[in-house]
Amino acid sequence: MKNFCSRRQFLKISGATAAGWAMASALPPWQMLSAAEIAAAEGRYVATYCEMCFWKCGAFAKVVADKVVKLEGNFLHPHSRGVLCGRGNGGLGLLYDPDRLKAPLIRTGERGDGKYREASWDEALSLVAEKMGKLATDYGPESLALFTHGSATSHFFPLVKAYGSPNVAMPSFAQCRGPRVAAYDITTGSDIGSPERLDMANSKMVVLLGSHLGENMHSSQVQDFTQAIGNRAKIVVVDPRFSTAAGKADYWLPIRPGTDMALLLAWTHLILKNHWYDAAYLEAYANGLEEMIGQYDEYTPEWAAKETDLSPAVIIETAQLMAKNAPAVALHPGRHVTWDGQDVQRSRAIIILQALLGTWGRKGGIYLASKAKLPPLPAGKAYPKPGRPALNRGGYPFAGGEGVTNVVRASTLSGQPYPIKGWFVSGTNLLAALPNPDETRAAIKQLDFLVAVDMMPTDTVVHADVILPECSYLERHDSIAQLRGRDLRLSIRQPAIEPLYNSKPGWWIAKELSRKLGLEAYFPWQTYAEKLEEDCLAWDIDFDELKEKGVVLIPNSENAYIAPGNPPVFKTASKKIELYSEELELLDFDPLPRYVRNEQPQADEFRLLYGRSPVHTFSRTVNNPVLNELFSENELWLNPRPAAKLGLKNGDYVALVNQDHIKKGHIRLKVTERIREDCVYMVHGFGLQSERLSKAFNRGVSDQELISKYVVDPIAGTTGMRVNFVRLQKEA
Ligand SMILES: Nc1nc2c(c(=O)[nH]1)N[C@H]1C(S)=C(S)[C@@H](COP(=O)(O)OP(=O)(O)OC[C@H]3O[C@@H](n4cnc5c(=O)[nH]c(N)nc54)[C@H](O)[C@@H]3O)O[C@H]1N2
Ligand SMILES: Nc1nc2c(c(=O)[nH]1)N[C@H]1C(S)=C(S)[C@@H](COP(=O)(O)OP(=O)(O)OC[C@H]3O[C@@H](n4cnc5c(=O)[nH]c(N)nc54)[C@H](O)[C@@H]3O)O[C@H]1N2
Ligand code: SF4
Ligand SMILES: [Mo]
Repeated sequence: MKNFCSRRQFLKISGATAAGWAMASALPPWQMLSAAEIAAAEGRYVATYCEMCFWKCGAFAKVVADKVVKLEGNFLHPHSRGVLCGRGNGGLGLLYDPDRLKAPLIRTGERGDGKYREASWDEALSLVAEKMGKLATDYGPESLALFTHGSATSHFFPLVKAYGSPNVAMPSFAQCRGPRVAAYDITTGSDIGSPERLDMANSKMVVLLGSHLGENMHSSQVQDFTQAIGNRAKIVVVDPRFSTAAGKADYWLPIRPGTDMALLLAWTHLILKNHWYDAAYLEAYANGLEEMIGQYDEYTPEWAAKETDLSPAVIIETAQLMAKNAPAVALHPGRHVTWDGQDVQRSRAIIILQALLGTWGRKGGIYLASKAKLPPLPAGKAYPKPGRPALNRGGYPFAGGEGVTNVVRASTLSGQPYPIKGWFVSGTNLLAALPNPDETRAAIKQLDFLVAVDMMPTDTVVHADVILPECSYLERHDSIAQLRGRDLRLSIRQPAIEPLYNSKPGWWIAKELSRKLGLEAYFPWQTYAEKLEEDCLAWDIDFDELKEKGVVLIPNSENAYIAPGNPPVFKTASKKIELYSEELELLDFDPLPRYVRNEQPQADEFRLLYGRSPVHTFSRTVNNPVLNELFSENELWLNPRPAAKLGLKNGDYVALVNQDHIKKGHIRLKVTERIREDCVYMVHGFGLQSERLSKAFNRGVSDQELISKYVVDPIAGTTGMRVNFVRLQKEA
């Protein structure tokens, strides 16, 4: 129990936070230096890329006497362009968080009761290997599932594949981008990527449906959006809440939540009816315009106005504006698009509009991905063929290779089609990422074995049988990030300092485990630096240049826009954009998006909405001493009229009771005109229940716990989560 603080210590620390995190956590004195002193100090700079979210901004760590004193954006890196967001700057808080996992731990009590003893790496890894061996014998290696997100994936995915399991689950697919990936795949044959290839900096018009840029803080994307605002591009923001982006918009469309499809179909109706589409573009690059004619007649602005609670005039005006500014219209596809289980079709409705306006491959619309290619890396040892097929697709035809976390969870619970008995979890906090945490907890109970590789004692981690402490991204090598935008970007991550405490890099953990499992042939290098150097050699990249500059750009020989000799490439069956999808039709899905009404709240209910704070990433930064000081507790946004009706005022604390009678409290009210009357809103990631997180424990309320209901998208198997309703109860 050494490295977990006791309840009493915890209270002491949390009581002391007001006095400043540096004091409370007894941080090294250099943390007390002023900004001027840090700037003046002689130090060395180590190039890396950020892992505070997944935008992978290039950064430099300034190191003075073995302490990282500052993080700076890398000006050469297209994702940061020299600017790290608040969370990126807050990376130091993660590195020096006193609550970090400091040594391998082995569970001594019941699963979930938080009793652990410290162990050596050798003992902990031997135990993991033994348990993995037993799982393979008892149920077959496919009974182990990997749950992962971020750079941990590149180490543990190979390990689990070598071991013989095809089951890899990523909440960043099934609870995030999955529907969009599927929709682009079906419609254009390729994804819009990360970074999304929106040419906002050159757009004459930007349309955001829910994408709350400015709170959603991907550095270069927000910079592009800012440039669009500076260029006086017309900005349309569709959001039930007056978001930061809405504050910059020409049009704020406070839509009734869950009705965006009606708006999209009405816009499509208007564009078709008035022949505002780009006929020559469609002739050259799209299939299915004829099939669309007549299918949208019913979706008039007057009809949509009733569904969306917007005025017909504003629907018409914004459609006209799109037509006028096309093709320089950046109609954002959204990123976190798991809303209501009709998400692939809503994403398709957006892509169809992008196509009608001729934006794909055009300046100010969607630029083309770089066609730059790297020579292939030498083939490693072939992975064994799993004895049983992956669960992941689970009957959802476009589930993506590694996606359906809920299918893996369901199989853990039901044992069908075969039992999942072991979870290997790294870089994801399942209890804060998957809907219906009760189901997740029940699944965890069924497990023979749970191992977690993490940096922090999160709600999920404290259920593990063995906890393996990974060092932070500032203390390790990771794989070279390959990012495709206008050019191909290769970024390196290298340790600024040695791992603190008894933590280890993910690559080391995977390699050591492979040794114990007799799978070391899959990790044929001694150190990761050696592997990176070999990769660069194969790619003909100057490793020293990469180490020094942090990023090497492989320019796009072709243009980013459609031009003679530079046509767009659509990897669909017809080699065109498939407005009308025969592929979906063959599978008995609607070949064109159509309207299916979502359930709406009862008179005394509110739809539960959630989103981002600019200074936090999901649940993972809530305990970060630097970022927690900026934003320590989420609030519940509520419109003044329902507030008055309920006798509630700004600053009151309330409990929330959802449609399944799950009650969670307290959360402080923010009574504001900036939200519609039929919904409430909170920042995701709060209300954490691990007592080991001294700053995050029980602060605010967890949206997750109130998301007991979800709707699975039948096409992608992803989980729509904005289908929960809450009632408010005043708390003392
Ligand atoms: N209710 C609700 N649910 C959501 C969302 C929402 O808005 N509301 N958002 C959804 C979206 S968009 C996504 S992408 C997913 C994301 O969900 P997750 O993938 O679970 O979230 P992350 O914050 O990426 O992962 C957090 C875990 O990574 C650990 N970690 C941080 N750094 C490291 C490291 O260097 N190494 C290792 N090994 N671990 C590390 C953290 O301590 C934490 O345990 O959640 C989805 N779920
Ligand atoms: N600071 C920060 N930035 C991040 C992240 C982070 O954790 N922190 N995570 C990153 C990741 S992985 C992702 S996927 C993205 C997610 O970021 P986005 O894709 O931008 O956001 P969402 O979480 O989908 O949506 C939140 C917004 O949708 C609005 N909304 C709710 N219901 C509806 C509706 O029915 N219709 C419409 N039109 N709007 C609605 C909410 O009011 C809120 O403004 O953010 C990325 N950027
Ligand atoms: S957007 Fe912010 S948190 Fe994400 S990688 Fe860039 S600096 Fe880091
Ligand atoms: Mo996401």
